Amino acid sequence: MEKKKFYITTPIYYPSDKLHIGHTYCTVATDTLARYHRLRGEDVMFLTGTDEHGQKIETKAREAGVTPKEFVDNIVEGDRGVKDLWKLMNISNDRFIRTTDDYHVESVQKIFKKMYDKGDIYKGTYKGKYCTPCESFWTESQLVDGKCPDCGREVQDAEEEAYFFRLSKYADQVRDLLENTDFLQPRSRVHEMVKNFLDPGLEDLCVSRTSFSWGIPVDFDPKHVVYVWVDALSNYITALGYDNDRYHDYDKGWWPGVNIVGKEIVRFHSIIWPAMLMSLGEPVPKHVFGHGWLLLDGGKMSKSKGNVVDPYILAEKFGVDALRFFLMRTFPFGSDGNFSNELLIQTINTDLANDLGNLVSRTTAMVGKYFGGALPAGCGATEMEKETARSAASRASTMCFGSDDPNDPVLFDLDLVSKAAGLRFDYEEDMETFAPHKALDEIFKVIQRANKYIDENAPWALAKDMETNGKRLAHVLYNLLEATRICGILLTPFMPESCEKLFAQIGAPAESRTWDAAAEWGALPETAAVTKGENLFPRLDMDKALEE
Ligand code: ME8
Repeated sequence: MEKKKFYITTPIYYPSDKLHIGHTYCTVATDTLARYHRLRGEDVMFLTGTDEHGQKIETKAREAGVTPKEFVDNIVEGDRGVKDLWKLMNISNDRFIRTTDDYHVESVQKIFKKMYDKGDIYKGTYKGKYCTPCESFWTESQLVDGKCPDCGREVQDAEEEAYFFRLSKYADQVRDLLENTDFLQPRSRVHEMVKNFLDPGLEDLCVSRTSFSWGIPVDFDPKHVVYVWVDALSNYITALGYDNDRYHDYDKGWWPGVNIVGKEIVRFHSIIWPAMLMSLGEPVPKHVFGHGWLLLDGGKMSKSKGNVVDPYILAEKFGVDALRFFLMRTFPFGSDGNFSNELLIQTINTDLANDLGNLVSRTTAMVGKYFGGALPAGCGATEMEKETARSAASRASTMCFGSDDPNDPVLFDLDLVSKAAGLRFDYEEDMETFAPHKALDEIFKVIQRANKYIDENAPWALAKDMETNGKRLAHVLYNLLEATRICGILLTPFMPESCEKLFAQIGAPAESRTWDAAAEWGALPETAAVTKGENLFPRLDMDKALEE
């Protein structure tokens, strides 16, 4: 059977400066979702890239005394540049698009021409404000106190010939898409788009410029360059091969895909982008998801403000997986959240060192101490546990085990089994609805349940009389390994490298790490070789970690 195809993208970032933790947040979230879909056995295409044209980059390059292409090459390909950052963060993108790539340029020219030939792009006059020293055109709303936002000097009224896109023509279709489908996520963003942009009426959009040259020339009128957003938005289809020969995947079931973006560019993605696709006669994205901002001291981190947090420094100091985990665990994906080092350290200590780290190290240490690193045959899942797992995994019905004794150890076992085997059910719903933070919450409830199971069963007490309790002790430890294995599978999209190490420590073979195996109890071989390896997440000393 052909695998289901899943296409997911990040925004293409401006290489006007080094990227910061906000960009890293979005890319890690998209990577986590891509890895989740791969875990499901889907055929995944994950795209990220850079948006390299426009006046801002042209100006920055001039200031740096290099050509625009040299400028962006350095930020994208250079030491500690964009590509290096994604490598460091273990980002599993299948493609990386640069809008200066030849095939993209060629596609954008064809896209522009198609819309022109259809009558959706026409020539008109763009009225705006002009800053002569900066040679820049501005709209009224871009001005700061009525002056040029770049240099603060006076601006003059000016006009230039420009091409316009008939955005107004698509207003009703876009409204219908927003209001009557699940296209835009989270749904809370729909009202804002409708109230702020559709209700006042959509105006046609100026889609070419003549006041600067760093862009894609309109091929049938080359003194114009294509508006940077038309250039940039097209990347999601040009990277699949739309109207170019570099790739041949556009018609192969990848499109429509899912576009993950920050909330400030939802407008471009939920109004202009679908209207462009409607004009081209192509399907609109399955979903656009607008995530929230990471704030620093209550304000948005931004390259232009300079109040940014360097992901290189954090990853090197705290570890890539700890950083990935923190970003996904702490900030509900659709909302804003305040970034702080204290919060990062606290999350590492509470969730990773205490809860997860302790579960793994205590369990593996006890298998070593009491059984020399491998449990005896026969210690594995009972029929009743397997049955409990099956019903928990499908939520078909709740198994009921009658016992008069609330301390009956079988009750502890079955509670752990049903929570661990039932975890995948909630996790799936959370990941499918773009709520990775909720998925992590569910996983950590099971990790906490497993730690409590250690206390309920007091293995150290059982170990005092191995002849009487050895069998029970082995079963308790097997159950802990199983709960750890299931959590490990579902944590893999978040922390791929650490989960590899976790699987190696509990001796889980490849076939016990799959999506199917996450809903099974008893998938780990009873006599798996267990090793207490390095501490996966050492505890940090808050004061010391903040000082360094
Ligand atoms: O807008 N918190 O590029 P960009 C969370 N080139 N996410 C943040 C963030 C923060 N403080 N700061 C940035 C552009 N981001 C265009 C996109 S797409 C066709 C063109 C993330 O470099 C967030 O995802 O300004 C945001 O939308 C994106 O970076 C903007 O990056």
